Amino acid sequence: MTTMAKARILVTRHLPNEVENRLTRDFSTELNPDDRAMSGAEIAERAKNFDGLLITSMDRCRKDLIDALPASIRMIATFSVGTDHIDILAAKAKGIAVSNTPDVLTDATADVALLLMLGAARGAVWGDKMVRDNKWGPPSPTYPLGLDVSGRRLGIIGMGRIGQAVAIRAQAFNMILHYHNRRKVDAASEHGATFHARLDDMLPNCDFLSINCASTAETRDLINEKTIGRLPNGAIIVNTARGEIVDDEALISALKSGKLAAAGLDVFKGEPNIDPRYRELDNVFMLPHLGSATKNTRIAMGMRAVDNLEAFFKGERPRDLLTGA
Ligand code: 8YV
Repeated sequence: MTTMAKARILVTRHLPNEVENRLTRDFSTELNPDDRAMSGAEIAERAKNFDGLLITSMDRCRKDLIDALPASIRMIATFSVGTDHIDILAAKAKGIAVSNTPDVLTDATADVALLLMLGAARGAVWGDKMVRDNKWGPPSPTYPLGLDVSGRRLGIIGMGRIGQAVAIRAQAFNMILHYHNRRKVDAASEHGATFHARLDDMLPNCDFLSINCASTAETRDLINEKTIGRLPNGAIIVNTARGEIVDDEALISALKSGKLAAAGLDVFKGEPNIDPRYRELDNVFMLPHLGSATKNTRIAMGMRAVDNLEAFFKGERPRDLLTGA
């Protein structure tokens, strides 16, 4: 590629029109207007004529795919803040730069965490079903009842951008805040939350537990029989991070036994092929991974990914570079 030629970008999924228009204008781009999911082998095969990939969190970029990429590929920009679908070390070893899209989806995702807390605690699932199924009987002072959110204790796992945005929202509900993070954050970023260096120490203080950490080998199945067992009886867990952080067996059994009052889940192991037992539980409020799913947020994510590609192919350091080429 000469410095004058437009970089060639393979876009694996259909992105908002505004983003695709910019890609078409500034790059030599192959789009996927039908939004057809491609296998890793197909991505590697198609990548032959390209300099960069714009992928999403649905595209598994494991070592085998990265190793199979042609030498022409110099950058992978993901349309997501999460990078658990990319083997960053394999990319680094091959000299491929990787970027993500932080910041722009923080508010939208934190909003969904609160939606899950409220929906799970106040019976959004059974309440909605009651009205739809025409089972709304004579009003009673004692039935049906949910649980309070306001004034109760919330533990946040992962006090990064999204965890902090959850804390800010929870303050408006007068919640008593706790957090567990790899390290204590500065006082201004704590938003009044009490730091626990050990997750085990935080759990007994959580009427609500919000999962906002990254999915890594260390956090896989972090929420399991043992950690759930340390929560107060009747606690509520919400997850807007990744399904891999939760042991489904343990969560489902605690929801069935009443150890947990409810859960609010936006993300699942193996999504969209989730553990079917969740569908049978009316104390689980579920959404199909909607954390960043607003029109403006998805446009902003796309623009951020394109900003990163543009900087890289201009020879500048992309703002969200995760590993140098
Ligand atoms: C998805 C997400 O990327 O940013 C993340 O890490 O999980 C989401 O924003 C989104 O569903 C698009 O694939």
